[in-house]
Amino acid sequence: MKLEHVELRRIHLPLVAPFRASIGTLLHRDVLLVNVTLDGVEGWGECTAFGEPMYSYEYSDGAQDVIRRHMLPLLFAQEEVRAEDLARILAPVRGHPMAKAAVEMAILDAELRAQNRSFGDFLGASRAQVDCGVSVGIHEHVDDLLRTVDGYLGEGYKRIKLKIEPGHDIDDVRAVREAFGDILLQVDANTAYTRGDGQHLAQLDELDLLLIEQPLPEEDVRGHAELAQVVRTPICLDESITSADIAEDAIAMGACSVVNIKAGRVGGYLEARRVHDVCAARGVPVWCGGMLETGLGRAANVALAALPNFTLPGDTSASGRYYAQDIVEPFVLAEGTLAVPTGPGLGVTPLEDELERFTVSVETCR
Ligand code: NPG
Repeated sequence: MKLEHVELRRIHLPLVAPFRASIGTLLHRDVLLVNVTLDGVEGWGECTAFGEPMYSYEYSDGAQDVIRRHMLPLLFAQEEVRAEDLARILAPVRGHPMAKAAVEMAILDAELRAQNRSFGDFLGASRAQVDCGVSVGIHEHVDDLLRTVDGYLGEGYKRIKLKIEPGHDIDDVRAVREAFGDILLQVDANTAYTRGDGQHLAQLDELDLLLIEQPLPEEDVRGHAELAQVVRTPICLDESITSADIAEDAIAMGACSVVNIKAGRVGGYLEARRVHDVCAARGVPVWCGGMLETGLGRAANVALAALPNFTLPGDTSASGRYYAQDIVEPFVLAEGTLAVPTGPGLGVTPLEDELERFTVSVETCR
């Protein structure tokens, strides 16, 4: 298909409540959306970078700039653009996986709409709905944390993930375990600890957690392998896993026994599927991470989370977990699950009025 037109749109979505992690507190989402037209068919992509480079080096302004100035000229120069060729076409642009993933998602959406094929069918979904977990931010007071967790359990979430950091870890997690019994429970440190924290983190072992996510800095794969010798709770990697090859190496080094897959972090949904396959071949379960996506990215994530080796509930929560109003028909939890969209492409399209309401800028690139 020939790339005819691209629109880079920035939207500002307030969060229903502040979301605190070890790397900072989010009050809103500043999202870059990529809208493409190929052979007259539209496609939508969402860049998972935040407005600030707090999770990774990528951020919305930077992603918009690198797409406009360095990726689009390469794509407009092509007679035919197919999602499967993007890694090759965009190879001259080093890095910027979230920006690349947004472009790939938009082109894949248009391709699949033209083929009347859903994301789930294309990716290899084996389920019609996915079990949903929810991510719970750090709370200053344990009573507030317990109230928040109680609310999510009441909504039907099948797994609770608690953000932790030094000073808000062992006691907070123990309080949740003691208050709610044998719920599925895991923690996410977002790189907040060091190699010397093994004994400290090993205190979590008695709390029967599913996993400890990314305790150490993303580049410290060896440190995670050493930690796995000290801590009995399974180590899950997120920020460290930036490709299928790195997933293979991290598993071989004993650095992780579970992997959080985020398409944006690995450069797109095609690479995300390769990470899934590498982990499946090694008996390593995966789950779908989240970056507070709008319903566009959420639709793609729910389709991805329906692949066979996604055996743990992901951070694929309902739209209402973060937003009072989504920019597509909201995803609503049904007995702790979300239905995999079955329409062509993403299976969802932006609601015009809501999209305009939250739009901050629109840039047209031919
Ligand atoms: O439910 O979409 C969601 C968010 C899940 O906790 C979540 N994302 O590290 O995975 C993460 C994390 C995050 C949150 C990262 C806030 C950065 C800031």
